[in-house]
Formats: sequence, C-alpha cells, structure tokens
Amino acid sequence: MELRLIALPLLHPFETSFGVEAEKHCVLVRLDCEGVTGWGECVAMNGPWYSEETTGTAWHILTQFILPHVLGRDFDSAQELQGRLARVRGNKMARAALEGAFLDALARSRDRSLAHFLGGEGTEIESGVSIGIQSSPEALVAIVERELATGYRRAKLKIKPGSDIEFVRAVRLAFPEAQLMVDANSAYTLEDAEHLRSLDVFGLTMIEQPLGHDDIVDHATLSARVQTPICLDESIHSAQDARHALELASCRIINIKAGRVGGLTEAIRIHDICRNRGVPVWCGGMLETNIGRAHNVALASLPGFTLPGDISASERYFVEDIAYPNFRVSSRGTLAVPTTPGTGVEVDEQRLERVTLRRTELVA
Ligand code: NPQ
Ligand code: MG
Repeated sequence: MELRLIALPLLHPFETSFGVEAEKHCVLVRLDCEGVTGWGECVAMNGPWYSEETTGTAWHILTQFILPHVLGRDFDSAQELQGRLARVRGNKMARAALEGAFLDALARSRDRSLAHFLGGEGTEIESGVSIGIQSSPEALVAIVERELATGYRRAKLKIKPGSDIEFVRAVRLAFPEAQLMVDANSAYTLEDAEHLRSLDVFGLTMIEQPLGHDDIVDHATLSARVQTPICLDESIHSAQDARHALELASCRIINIKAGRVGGLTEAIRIHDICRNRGVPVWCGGMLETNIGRAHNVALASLPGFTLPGDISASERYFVEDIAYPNFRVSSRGTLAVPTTPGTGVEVDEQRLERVTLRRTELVA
C-alpha cells in the first residue's frame, strides 16, 4: 500500500461561498494486490471548509487506523472490506479513498471496467460544469457562454449573499433555454427564505445546499416555501441520511459524491433508494484528478443518474494531470465511459513523483 499527498495548481482559482482555492491538494491511495494495482483518490480538501475532513485528517486516519487494519488480508467484495472497517466512525472521505482503490483493483482482477462492475449501463454520461463565483454578472455570462458553446448540458452557478440574484438574472437573460442551477454551499439561513424565493422566476433546475451543512430540518421548511427544487449535497453522509431527508421532504434531488458518503458502495445504496422513489440523482465533483474523475464517471453510468453532473472534461482543471487518458467532452456534452479494465486511467508515475509532497508505504 502506498499513500501520497499531492499538490496540483488549478488552471483558474475556484471561488465558492466558503472561500477561494488556487491549488488542489489530495491524498492518493495505491493498493498492490496479487498482480493488479488499484488507485483511489481522497476528496478531502486542504482545510475543513467543505466538510470537517482535511488531507491531514485523512492521512492520519488512513495511516493509523484504516490501512494497517486491512493490510495483507483477503477481501472478495467491498462489503467485506467495509465490514472490517465498521469500528471506524465518520472519516468517510478517508474510508472512500481505500474503497475506491480496492474496487479499481477488484474490477481489474476480473478484467472488467469499473462502470460495468458497479452496474453501470450507458456508454456515455451527460456532462455539466460548476462555475465559481465571478467578480461581476458580465464576467459570469462570458464564462457560461463559452461552456455552453463547448456543449455542456447544464451550468451550475456558485452563489453567496451579495453574488446571487443579479448574477443569475444576467445569465438567464442571456440564455433563456439553458439548463441552469445554483449551489450556495450553506451560505444562507431560513431567514433568507423570501430572498431565495426570488430565484423561482429563473426556472432553475434546483438550488443546491442553501442552508446549514448538517441540516435537514430547515431545508424541509424551505422546500415547502420555494418552488425551485432543493438538492442536498453536504447534509447527506449516508443512505440513512438520504432516507431521512426524503421522508422529511427536505429535498427533491440528491447530489451523490462517493467520498462524502464513505465510498462507492454507500453511494450506490443512495442511488438505489432514490431510484425506487423516483428521486433524480446526479454525481457531484470535488475538482478531482483523473483518478477520482474516472471513479465518478463509473458511478454516474448507473441508470438512476438522470441529471447531468459536475463531471466535466479533465482539461478544465489542471495544466497537467497525473493519470491518463484525459476525459474529453463531446459536442453533445457527454463524456465516454471507459471500457478498459478498472477505472480505465493509468497513472503517470514520473508526473506523480514531481507533484508529491509526502509519501509513505505499508508492506504486508
Ligand atoms: C460542491 N464542488 O459541489 C463542490 C465544492 C467544492 C465542483 O462545485 C478544492 C477541492 C476546491 C474541492 C471547491 C463543485 C473545491 C472543492 C468547491 C469542492 O459543493
Ligand atoms: Mg455542492
């Protein structure tokens, strides 16, 4: 087993309601298992801004409590692997990174693509973009124009108080027919319900995570007060959370990120719950390298992912990635689902070495 902390400069700084990120830091897991290698990417950021996990906490939990506990053991399924880790509470992103590497290796050992191994069906997925907060509505309109011209199926606009209604209005006026949504990353409270209701006139597909990062109660109240569907991201950490949120009518759509819920197996459970209830889901993103991106593409190929997600072409993010081939967007706004074994991407070891800040190895 190998763990690496890497740093990749972003092509463009990405601003959300919780701050600006100029560099992507993440932890990568490599597993060498009886002739096959699997890679996983931990989506925890440098700081605890999106969730409480960070690259530092993930490193700590993986090296001290997760990897030593599974090192040298045999597992035939992700369920078995997760069973061994049942004692570890929380730390979903750390746990998901291991499960991702394990599933890549397992799919490779069976000579199957990760997408097919997980139950994916399509040959391509619908692609959307997430656009950071811009300095002016005009600047935002210019970016949306470029992305829609590229072919992307929907644009997600990041919003925060002071950079919301006028920005959305400008984009809607410029693109009357475009599929648009907003993501507030918890920047509002229930006292802003009337303000958020003024978004209803713009025909947005959804408002993502407007209220508290751990809330599902106020979101239910807000859901009843606005017409635009509410989507939850940060608040959903498990299949149980998803069930609770749907029972409370806190949301009508769920953004699924394997990292946020402890791995692909739990992500698929949420997908299944939503599919049974006719609730649409889509695959979120955390500015992943091609390793995490490939895991997202495989997940998004499952049939319940009926809305375009935050999985865009590799070249939107980094000058140079660490795994290849890049994911490219077609003129119809789709990404092809790899058909080669595992994730379908291979790590460029030289490139990886150049961006590595920290590395450790565990040998059975
Ligand atoms: C979201 N992502 O849906 C997240 C939040 C986010 C694509 O909008 C570095 C690493 C910066 C992860 C900024 C998108 C990030 C990050 C925002 C995740 O809420
Ligand atoms: Mg979000």
